Amino acid sequence: MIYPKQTTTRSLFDLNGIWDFSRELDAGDYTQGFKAEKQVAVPSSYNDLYTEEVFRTWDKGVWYTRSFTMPRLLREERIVLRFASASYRAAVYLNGVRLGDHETGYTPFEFDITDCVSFDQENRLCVRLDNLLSAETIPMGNLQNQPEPGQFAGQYPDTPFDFFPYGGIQRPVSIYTTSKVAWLESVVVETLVNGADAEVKLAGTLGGTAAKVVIECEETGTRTEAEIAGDRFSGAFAVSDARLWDVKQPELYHARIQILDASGALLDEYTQRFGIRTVEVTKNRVLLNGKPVYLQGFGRHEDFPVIGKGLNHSVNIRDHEILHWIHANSYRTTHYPYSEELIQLADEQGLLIIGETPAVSINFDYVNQNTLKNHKQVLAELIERDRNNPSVIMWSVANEATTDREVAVSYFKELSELARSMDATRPITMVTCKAEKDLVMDFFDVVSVNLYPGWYHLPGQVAEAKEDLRDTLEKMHNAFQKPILITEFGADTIAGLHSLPAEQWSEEYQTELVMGLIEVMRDLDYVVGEHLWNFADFRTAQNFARVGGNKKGVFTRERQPKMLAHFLKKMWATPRYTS
Ligand code: GCB
Repeated sequence: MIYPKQTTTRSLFDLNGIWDFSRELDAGDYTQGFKAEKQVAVPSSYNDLYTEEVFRTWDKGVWYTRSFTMPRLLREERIVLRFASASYRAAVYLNGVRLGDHETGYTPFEFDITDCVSFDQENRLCVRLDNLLSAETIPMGNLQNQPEPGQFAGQYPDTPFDFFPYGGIQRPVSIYTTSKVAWLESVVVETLVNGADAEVKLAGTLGGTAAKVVIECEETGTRTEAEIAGDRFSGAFAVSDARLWDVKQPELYHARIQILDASGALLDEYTQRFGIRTVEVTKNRVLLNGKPVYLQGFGRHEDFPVIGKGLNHSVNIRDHEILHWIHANSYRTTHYPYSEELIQLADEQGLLIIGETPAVSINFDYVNQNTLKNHKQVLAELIERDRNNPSVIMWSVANEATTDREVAVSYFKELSELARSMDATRPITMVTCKAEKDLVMDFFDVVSVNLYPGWYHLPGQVAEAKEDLRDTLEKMHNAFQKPILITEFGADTIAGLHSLPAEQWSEEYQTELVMGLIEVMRDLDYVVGEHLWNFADFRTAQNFARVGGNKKGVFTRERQPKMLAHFLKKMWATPRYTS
């Protein structure tokens, strides 16, 4: 699947805006339209739009519907309906015909609707979603409903993670067209740097019957004819004096892919953007284009008042502005793939991304074969979606699984093998909370770890927290002998709460603790980065420890700085490594 774009041969229009919405309140037929309970915005989470509690936490069936008209001038085209995501489980109906399903909430899916779309009358689109998490979904949820009661009960809604389980059509819905004769289905760009030059290889799949595929690099003017074998094509070209993509100068190239018929007529044209850069991991460094880069930044959430996890370009722009203001160079897409548009912004603005699957808090007390099957699917869908984005420098296969259990070993072996078989150009990681007791780190290039000394243990004791951090990191390094990235650390902080001497929840405490812990990290040569938890305060499930959400943000939920932000900005202005 490729990102939908209007091109010289493709039309694109979006179906975003106001749709009709209803909970599935009875066993009636909703597939051809229904009486709306509410109106709903697309893209947006539905949970925080209304004033009634029942909508906020509703995770059972909901229905979305709208109509649209197709312009007759597109009658001869192939028509595709695309959802950039829908949470969690979607079944899509067009004019009463079931088009298909998709499971997991953060990756795109599409349907060829050429045969069931009407050009003579209005089309009715109905989508059923539910957000029912279980031991088999990624992420897991509702574990207390399983035979053994889960240790995570006590949070409402019942999730084993703390961010609010938002649902709905949270990213754009669009229709695009292609020629019916032949079209580009997918493309993978791989770049190889040789000294000052680079080799660029493109390979992908075609739909229909193409006679010829031509690849033209817009920057170099190189035109290459690709080889076609069945529905696959491949081609390569060289770039001399390649301008490498990096944080300061995120140079981008464009490969125009043209699909032609036997007479040379253009059937499909699509431009794929890419960057030329290398990422490697050594004993104690992450190298970008052969030079060490220390990762300074955050774990984050797609989360904002009212819209929940809905795509909002203004919030995306603001977030990247703040990241640049504070001199962050990177973030992890905790705990799921973020919108395609945000990753594209990172490509353009030179931010380094660790792309994470939605596998947060996998608990091996409950895992079964379907959990693994779904986990593999989300990992593959993430890699497929973001592999051409140069900003993505690493894949994170999961966050905080119970990886101190023997059963985790074969599970993560399979996942790491899948990631490596799909993409040999990026390092892979897994984020542990089991410190030196983790059993799966052999499969990964970078050891990522979440540690909360001074918060969940040793509360209020900064000096002891620093010693504890040093001790844990030394043990981990002895055990794994790999570079360590601290992917989470921090303290909940109420903006405006002050305390001298510092104590928990105050701005002083967050500043003292975080700056103290960073001092320890920077004293250890094998630590390759510091990602604070969290970029901004965010909404959580209800739980006595969360006062109006998780308050570990360095910025408030409205994206205003807490005191710590100013200290980080000063420190991050000078990179840890000079070479
Ligand atoms: C973690 C999780 C993150 C939580 C955080 C916290 O370890 O990875 O999702 O929000 O702790 O604040 O408890």
